[in-house]
Amino acid sequence: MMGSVEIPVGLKELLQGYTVEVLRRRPPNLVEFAVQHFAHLQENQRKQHVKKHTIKSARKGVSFDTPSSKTAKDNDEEEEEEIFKSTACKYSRRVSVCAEAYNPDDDEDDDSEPRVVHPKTDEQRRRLQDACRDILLFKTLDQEQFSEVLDGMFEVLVKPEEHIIDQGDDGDNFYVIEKGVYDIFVQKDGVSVCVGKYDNKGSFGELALMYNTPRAATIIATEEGALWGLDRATFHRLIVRNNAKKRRMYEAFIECVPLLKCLELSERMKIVDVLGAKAFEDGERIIMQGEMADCFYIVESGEVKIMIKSKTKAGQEGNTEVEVARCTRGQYFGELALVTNKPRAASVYAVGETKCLVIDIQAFERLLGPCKELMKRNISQYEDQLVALFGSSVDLKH
Ligand code: 1OR
Ligand code: 1OR
Repeated sequence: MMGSVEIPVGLKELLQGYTVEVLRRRPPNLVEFAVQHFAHLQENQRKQHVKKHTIKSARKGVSFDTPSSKTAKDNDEEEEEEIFKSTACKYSRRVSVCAEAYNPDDDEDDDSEPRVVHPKTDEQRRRLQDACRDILLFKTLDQEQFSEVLDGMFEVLVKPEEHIIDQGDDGDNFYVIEKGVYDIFVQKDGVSVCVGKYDNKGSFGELALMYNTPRAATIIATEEGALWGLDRATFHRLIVRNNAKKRRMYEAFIECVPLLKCLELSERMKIVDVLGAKAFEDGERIIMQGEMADCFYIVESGEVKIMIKSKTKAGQEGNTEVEVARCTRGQYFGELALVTNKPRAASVYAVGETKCLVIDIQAFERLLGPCKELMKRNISQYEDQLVALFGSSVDLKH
């Protein structure tokens, strides 16, 4: 029998990282792949070391700005991205150390840290993939980053009444819902008010990790449920850093969306941080009339048509749909059901290949309050059109 052998710190994670890459990529030659994998790891460590020194000496004369302004820090990251692109090889991953809202005292998400991998059974991975399929925050990650997110997630089983998050606490994990209903409570004038709920889908707990703020709400399970957690450091390394890229990608577009003109720049950027992008094929249904609503859309490219089921003479819904409007780049749809708390009033289809930016209902409530008046004014115009088309008097807002 072997005596007590001390296992060097990091060995387990190092081998796990290699194993995960092998399982994911299934290389034909394991030895050759190991050489590439570890050589690349070493190269990353070396670059990380150089970069850290550069940043630490630069910090002396630099003040760190808020996430909303694009400055030298962002340019730094652009440079890093260029470095990354030019040195990237088939098995590479990002080595950037300049992050969105980068805190100079906080090196917890250093890329030289071993990757967090929580091994999963095939069945767990399948359930995890299902739960993560529609998570907006993951929609702008590339495949490699998404895979790392999945590796880093761990299962959390919850009991009825369990507090998953308490308002005011420090943020530890981000959560994706696999199943269960979760109430959202926010303190208003010292009283805890239920402001919404998550019903068997969605995610929460991103704000404290993104902006380094105390938890903004309390989340309580109302029944037995299952969540997938992602630790703060991995969330920072993969999601928060990706936000810098997202802001660059969408900043100019978001500035031109008429609806969002009433917001401050920093508020618009917070929308960018949490939005997802979805692509639709020609004719694909984006919204179905009569369904419950959980998100809001802005057309980024292409076009959508709004179709309403025509009414029969008896005033009942018929089967044929009538086109009532179209939306193109910069226009929005899907606000009506969120504002009125009613089912979707129309179906929406892509006309040609179409890309939309998507915002979930919680972010809509949290960030689009100042735009609601404008939306309501536009909804009044729908009502006029509805009367003209179907000849009945309606009040869509109530
Ligand atoms: P967090 O890390 O701050 C609590 O931890 C989480 O609750 C938060 O991230 C969000 O993911 C989620 N305002 C703030 N946070 C909310 C809200 C919310 N809803 C869900 N979360 N509002 C409710 C919107 C329906 C605004 C209340 C005024
Ligand atoms: P929603 O959440 O109800 C369908 O999902 C969306 O279609 C709706 O939000 C609006 O954003 C969008 N009547 C109802 N919904 C409309 C209309 C509309 N136009 C766009 N939507 N009318 C057309 C007005 C030009 C009136 C119908 C006769």
